Amino acid sequence: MLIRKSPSHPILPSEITPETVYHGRRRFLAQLGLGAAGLAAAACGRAAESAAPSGQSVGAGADLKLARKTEMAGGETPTSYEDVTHYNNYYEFGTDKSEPAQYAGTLRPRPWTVAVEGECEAPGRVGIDDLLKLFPLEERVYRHRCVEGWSIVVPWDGFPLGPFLARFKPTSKAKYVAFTTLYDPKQMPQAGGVLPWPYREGLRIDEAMHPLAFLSLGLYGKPLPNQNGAPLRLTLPWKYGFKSIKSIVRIEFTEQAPRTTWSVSAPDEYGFYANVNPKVDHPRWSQARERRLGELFKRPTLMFNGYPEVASLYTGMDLRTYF
Ligand SMILES: Nc1nc2c(c(=O)[nH]1)N[C@H]1C(S)=C(S)[C@@H](COP(=O)(O)O)O[C@H]1N2
Ligand SMILES: [Mo]
Repeated sequence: MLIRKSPSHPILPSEITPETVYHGRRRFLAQLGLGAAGLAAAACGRAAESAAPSGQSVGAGADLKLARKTEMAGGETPTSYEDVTHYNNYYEFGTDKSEPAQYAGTLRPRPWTVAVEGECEAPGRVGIDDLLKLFPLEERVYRHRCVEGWSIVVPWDGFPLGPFLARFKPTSKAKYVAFTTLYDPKQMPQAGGVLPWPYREGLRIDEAMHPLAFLSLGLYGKPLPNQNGAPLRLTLPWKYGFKSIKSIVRIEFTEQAPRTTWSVSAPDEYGFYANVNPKVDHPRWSQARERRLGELFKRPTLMFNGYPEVASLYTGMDLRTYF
């Protein structure tokens, strides 16, 4: 039986503290090594402009202003907003697909700060509202394939991960990048003991710098709903979904490969690389085909989820060993 543990508490606008007030504009600019000119060039307002296809009902919240839209799902139809936001994996809010939408209302995505540290010359902390203005916001329509055998197509809003990481000047020792999700049992009362918290993920630095690696701040032209990883998450379309870590609070450049939640919890089932590969089956299920939400019949799964441009990252690696 499912016991409803706590009601959800939507954030009131009065509780939102602007990050600039919180941390000080000057200090923020200094930490990023940014002058006023750099900021002006990267400026991006938040005036109203809907990115949702007409007739599509999209949740509340101010629209994001998108500078450009990039179709990277071969023209495939985006999955409905309803499915993208009500069929989720976010184990901190329960393991059933319907639970994150039900319970993630307790997550407070503002104020929010991301710490970037480790092997870099310019470590720093960035508030979410400043992050939203760092680069022009781009919409990327990407396929997303979960290791469980379902998939969706999502119009994500954000910017490429590489240029963001480069601002912190990683040193030559930065061979990997580690990412950590918030863990606050008060905001995540459903988390329980199913996984060791906080949720952690990692990438090799060249994977993180690949132009497809994306930092998402919204979807369907709106700020990310809590259940999709508000206020910021990774989107790595050529990898199984568990690599796309949600609600990031910390990014660390490391010399050694970071320990990641799923590869540590079940190393025979989930590898560090987790590249979508129809030829390498999971011990409990085939990866040859997938169910696209909203479709009746299964479709074949594509190598690297249909993003062959990442193949050169793995030249010379046996993808059965490095799964
Ligand atoms: N912190 C955190 N991030 C996470 C997860 C999670 O449980 N916790 N689940 C992952 C998995 S398995 C998938 S498939 C995607 C799901 O993203 P979506 O709910 O936005 O579709 O988030 C990934 N990121
Ligand atoms: Mo997943």
